[in-house]
Amino acid sequence: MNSIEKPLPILYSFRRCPYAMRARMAIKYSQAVVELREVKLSAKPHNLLEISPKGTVPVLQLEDSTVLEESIDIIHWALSGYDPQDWSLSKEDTLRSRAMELVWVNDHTFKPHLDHYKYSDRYPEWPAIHYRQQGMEFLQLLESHLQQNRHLLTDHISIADISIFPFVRQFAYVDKEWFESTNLPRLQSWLHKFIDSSLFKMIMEKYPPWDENNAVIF
Ligand SMILES: N[C@@H](CCC(=O)N[C@@H](CS)C(=O)NCC(=O)O)C(=O)O
Repeated sequence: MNSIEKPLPILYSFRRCPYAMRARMAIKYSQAVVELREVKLSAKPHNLLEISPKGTVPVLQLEDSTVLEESIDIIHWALSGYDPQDWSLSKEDTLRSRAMELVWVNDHTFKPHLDHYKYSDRYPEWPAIHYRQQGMEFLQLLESHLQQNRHLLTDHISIADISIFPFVRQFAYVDKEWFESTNLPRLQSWLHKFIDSSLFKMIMEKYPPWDENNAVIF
């Protein structure tokens, strides 16, 4: 039990997972307090599999036992509590649906290209640059968004930036030199700003895998 003797939401997470990164960024920004349980994907705790048999992270178990097992749902939950910079674009219906469309393309089109590119040795049908070129289409789309506004949908950070950034970071990190050499100047500085932000640094702190005998991490 925590110091205020009240159960807290529990977040099962994996530090290097881009879905978990975006959920944790939203939680940190919204100042929601949760218990963090770092998970080893090769040894998922029974408690996690019991509440979410599909076995992916992040998963958030709320105080009333509701389970959110999609990172986007966790982000919406966090932003519904406190959203001082309007990341959720609450008053902008059109922008909000465009943000969610972009996140959909990220999750369903760009993410598979990222996996193929990052783990190209597992997909020998094509060389890595083929998969990289496929992913490049999305990066160019993001660049064109950033030509219109300082962030993807508007001049301030929104749910789209936070949801997409961890995936672009992984893509860029496969071959940093190549990424820096591309003609994507706005995307490059957008990415660096997030990587250098204190918010990102805080959520990337390292914790040992959760064990019920260890002290609780908030
Ligand atoms: N749609 C899910 C995807 C989550 C997901 O695929 N997470 C990966 C880690 S990045 C995972 O847990 N994979 C299960 C495994 O590798 O065993 C979400 O948005 O939360």
